[in-house]
Amino acid sequence: MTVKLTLPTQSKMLSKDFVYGVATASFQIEGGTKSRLPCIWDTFCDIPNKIADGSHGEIACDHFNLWQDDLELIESLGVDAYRLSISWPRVITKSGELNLEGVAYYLNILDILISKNIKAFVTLYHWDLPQHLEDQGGWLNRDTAYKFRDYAHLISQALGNRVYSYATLNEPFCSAFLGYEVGVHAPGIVGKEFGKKAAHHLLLAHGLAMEVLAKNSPNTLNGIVLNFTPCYPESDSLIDISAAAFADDYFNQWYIKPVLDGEYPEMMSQLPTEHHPEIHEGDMAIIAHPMDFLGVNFYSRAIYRGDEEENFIQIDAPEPRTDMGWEIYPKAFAELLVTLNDKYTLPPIYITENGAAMADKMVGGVINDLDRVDYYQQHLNAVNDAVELGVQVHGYFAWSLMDNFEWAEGYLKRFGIVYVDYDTQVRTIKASGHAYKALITNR
Ligand code: IFM
Repeated sequence: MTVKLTLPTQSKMLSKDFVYGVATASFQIEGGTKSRLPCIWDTFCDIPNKIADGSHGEIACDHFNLWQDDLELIESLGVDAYRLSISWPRVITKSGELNLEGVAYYLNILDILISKNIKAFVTLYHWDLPQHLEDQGGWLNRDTAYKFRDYAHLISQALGNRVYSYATLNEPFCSAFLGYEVGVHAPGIVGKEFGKKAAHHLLLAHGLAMEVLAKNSPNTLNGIVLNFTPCYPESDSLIDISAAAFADDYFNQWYIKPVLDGEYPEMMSQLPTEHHPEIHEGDMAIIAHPMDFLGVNFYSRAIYRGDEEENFIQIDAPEPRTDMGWEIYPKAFAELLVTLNDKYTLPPIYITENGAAMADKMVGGVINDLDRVDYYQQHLNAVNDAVELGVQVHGYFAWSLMDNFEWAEGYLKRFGIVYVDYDTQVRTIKASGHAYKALITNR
């Protein structure tokens, strides 16, 4: 176990140009739900048994009120950048105009970030779809992609030159698969026939927004944030190897291949036609709009076994595991980055999320989360290995700035490098936060 975070003295990741940041998302931290339109997560939280602790996002970290203190906290960590997301239902009215009060909230945040010399990495969609759009079919309705384009147009005009980077979507896999195929995330729709249709509309929304951003905001770094869970076979048997390859296409390549190569993986031909997306002429070219960066989120890997009936079966994650039950396997991070670099012509990469939920305990006012420090150390080393092998990584964001609403897990899982006492809203920097700060400020 380490208490410090270190990198080899010659590491490119110690250059001042390498961007270090912390990341959050609107629904997970803001609260302030009465000051915006309802979103699909408000509705989902109201359904019994959907959220492990029965909680909701009404207060969350109360960042809606405490944002000034939180920006000071971010500054105190010495980071170069802050990745935040805009709540679509806070800034756009039902009739599709800007909600100026909602916009002012973000303008204030962005202005203060500029005054503190902290780069704003803004994500336009981190899962909080306005409920009234879900009522029209949500991401199963092609029209939602055009609604997203209109939102991207209005908000990028309103935020002007305060932003350093725009990501259109965060992890469309989660929105599509978890939200519209297995239903463990909002809006909770279940059916194998829905996942890829929702995914296509999300990717179309991304492409349409990229066109808008290229016009409205040509000087920001515009791109998308994708999550990757690399797929490994349980054994060297052919059946396990092809199961892992199928899962990789299903969960990972399905999202990166269209945005970079303008096509879905070959594996689509193995899916029943009723599971296929509805692709209109010209869609793939829109989706493959050139990007200034690709955001990569990494937490863990998954191991698969072949099966005659199912295409693949995911086996239980071996130890060591985080509090989410996710295997700690940093080697997969380096291998992922190197493989993506071999397979695609990548734009510059930013690691837009990496981190771990751990069972933190506050003892005597201190959170000595050495397990999380160790996780960060191993994963920073993995990124460094990939950089040494030629992958162009330009930045790294810890997920997350502070403990927050962890979706279906509610407040039970803590990902922060800052501890949040949800009764008092007091924030306490954990050992991992201090170690991260020291790494950044000692460069
Ligand atoms: O908390 C989430 C985040 O919203 C998206 N990426 C994964 C994180 C941990 O589950």
